Amino acid sequence: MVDPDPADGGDPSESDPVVAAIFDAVAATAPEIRAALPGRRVESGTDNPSGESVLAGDLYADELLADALTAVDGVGSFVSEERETAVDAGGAVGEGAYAVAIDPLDGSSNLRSNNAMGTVVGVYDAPLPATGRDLVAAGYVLYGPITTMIVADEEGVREEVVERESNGSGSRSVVEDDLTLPDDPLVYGFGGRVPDWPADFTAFAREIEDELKLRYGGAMVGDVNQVLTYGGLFAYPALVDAPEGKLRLSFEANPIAYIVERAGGAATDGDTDILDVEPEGVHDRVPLYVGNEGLVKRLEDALADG
Ligand code: AFP
Repeated sequence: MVDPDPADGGDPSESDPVVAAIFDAVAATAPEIRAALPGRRVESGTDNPSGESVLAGDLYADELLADALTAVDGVGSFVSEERETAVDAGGAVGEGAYAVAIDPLDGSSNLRSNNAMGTVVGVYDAPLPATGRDLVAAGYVLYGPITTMIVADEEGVREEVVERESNGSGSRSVVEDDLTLPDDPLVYGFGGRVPDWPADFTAFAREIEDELKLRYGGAMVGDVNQVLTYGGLFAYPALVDAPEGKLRLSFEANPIAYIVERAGGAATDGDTDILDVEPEGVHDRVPLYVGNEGLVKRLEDALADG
């Protein structure tokens, strides 16, 4: 991945005009979401369908993205980590219209500590709950020192810089048009508390700690972006008291697995490719191990040998 230089940015290149319109809409909202964050670091007093407390920033991002995405021709429904049910946008999903699944503000607990966070996007050609094989595109916005967006589709994976226009809307330009995982892994980031890791994962983690550099920031989008940039492995593992882990399949694991696999990597729930995991519900959780193929294979062998 070359250093992003907006001055050399190129035009977005999705061949599917609806996918292009979806990521145009996501980029358009990014500056307004980013500008709203300083004033929305407080608890909203509500919980999401996963039972997690919701910050005002989560709700604001969810509302903006719902308005922007349900207005896109070709979007049939808007499904959010923050909502129990889908928002009907008109159009038959899977019969010419897409379902857009959103984690509006992934890593929102980083808002108080002013660390990276972002928005995760999955574009499904089937009503949810669906498997990752029904994804036609996926991406994420990363609110870091600069605002970037990763977009993956059948053409591959691109990194874009999102810039604020004079009218307040966001525009996107490609700064890396063929993003692939580096061959030699450099970093790792494993979530959850070490005492809650099962013994087989703990033993695997000890091996990796001797080989790679720790990069864990508490927001999946930021930690996965480290892996996409430098090569390595991100995991939010199965835990002793939470064998399904923490991350949601529809809104987090599937889109990230789609992106990383298109970039030449792999993603598993411990023994099955994430994209093949059959969900029962839209808010199902799943363990996620994602990154360089060789590391993912080593992880699966370590858990199989348990
Ligand atoms: P929040 O959105 O509540 O901050 O959770 C972020 C997240 O879902 C994911 O982005 C991180 O990888 C993971 O949770 C971090 O979880 P821990 O706080 O348990 O490390």
